[in-house]
Amino acid sequence: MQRQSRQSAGQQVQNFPDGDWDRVWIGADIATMTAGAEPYGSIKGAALAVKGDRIAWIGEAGAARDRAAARGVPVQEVGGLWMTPGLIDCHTHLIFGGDRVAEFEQRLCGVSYEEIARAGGGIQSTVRATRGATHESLRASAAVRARRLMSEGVTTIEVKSGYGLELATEKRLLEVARGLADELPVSIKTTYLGLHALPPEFRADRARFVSEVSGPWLDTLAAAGLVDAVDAFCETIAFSLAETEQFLRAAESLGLPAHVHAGQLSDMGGAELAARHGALSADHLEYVSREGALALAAAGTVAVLLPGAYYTLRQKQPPPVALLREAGVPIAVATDCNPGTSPCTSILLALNMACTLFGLTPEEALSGATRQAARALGLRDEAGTLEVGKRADFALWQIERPAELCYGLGANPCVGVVHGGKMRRQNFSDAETPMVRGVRV
Ligand code: DI6
Ligand code: FE
Repeated sequence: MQRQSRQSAGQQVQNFPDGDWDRVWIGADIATMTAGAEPYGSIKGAALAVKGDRIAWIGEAGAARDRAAARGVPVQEVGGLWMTPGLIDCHTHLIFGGDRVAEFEQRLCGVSYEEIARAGGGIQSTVRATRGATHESLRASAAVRARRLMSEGVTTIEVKSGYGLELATEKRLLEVARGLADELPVSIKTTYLGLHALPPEFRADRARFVSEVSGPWLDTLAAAGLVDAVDAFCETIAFSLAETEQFLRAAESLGLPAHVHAGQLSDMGGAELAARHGALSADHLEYVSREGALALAAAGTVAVLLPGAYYTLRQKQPPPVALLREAGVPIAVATDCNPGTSPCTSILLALNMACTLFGLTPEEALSGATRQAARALGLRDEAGTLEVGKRADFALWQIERPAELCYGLGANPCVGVVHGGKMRRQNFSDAETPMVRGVRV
């Protein structure tokens, strides 16, 4: 039973000599989220020490207190709280101009997402608004969304471009994304979503658009250091398997990893394609075959489930979670924050929906926004679990047990966040609301 705790407690690497810590947090119940025998990789009443931006030590509260006293290390008492890894939102379209409130109203009158898209609305309407927006307005609105995510313990956000669909605007989006990491205490991973929709100026020449995206545009953006990964919307209303493959090949030749929007509205074999190219993730997957699931498992490609989009589009067929589980596909959960299909800036709501709508267990859902989300971003060795040597990204919660993070609808029990070893101010949480422990509404 204690296997995991012992391993964590014993973790000590040469780089972090005993007691050479900048600060130690003592007394929390720690959900390390390492995959082990203990649910949530839990260690009760434990301590975690930080050196620089790294986790230097995890172990017993008593031992930590002695060492801190001997070395004069500042102590943060956090008894009664739970600590988890900083949450990771591994799929967002965070940066865009305008809004799509009118489409929300249209859909409620019975017009479908596909009908709106085919009539030039949908993604295209956000592309028009985004092209017309200034860098400053894009930055300001994205920062608001990022802060909302961060208030719920998020320390890493993946941000896709894809609402420019022309080189200059795609570049602006990726620059805004990079800028967020300078402005806010959060880590950002950028994704060039080159194939999101066909822009009107290329309507007569799809092939040329795909070639531009896969050739000079990708080259330019990658050379500017703006691209951590690429992505394509592989779907009947978007891009074909062959078009997606052309883009993935180009990315491969530059050594860039890929995500693929696959199986959101239909099964075109996008999961198999993602697996064949060793993609980091295949995202959505409401429609995926057994072969697709097996291919993902064999490739180690993460299935990123996006219940916010499923909910917003009022879809009827959830992703085949039992099949994904049985095949051994790693499952992550994200917000898909975007103006059209998932205007969601709450990772905790996404976790709740992953449980209630898709049938994930709370432990699977929380792993999906920590360990598995890190894997979906190629950050397996850096983030997603609380282990010595990893980045000191963690959140403190006023909860009785970890499943509570998936249980609430609209509650935010986050009372503290540390990013890269530095404490972040939390302005918008239950921390300011005196509450009776054990009583939560
Ligand atoms: N799938 C989605 O759910 C978003 N993009 C994508 O490829 C939707 C984007 C939008 O409707 O604006
Ligand atoms: Fe998406």
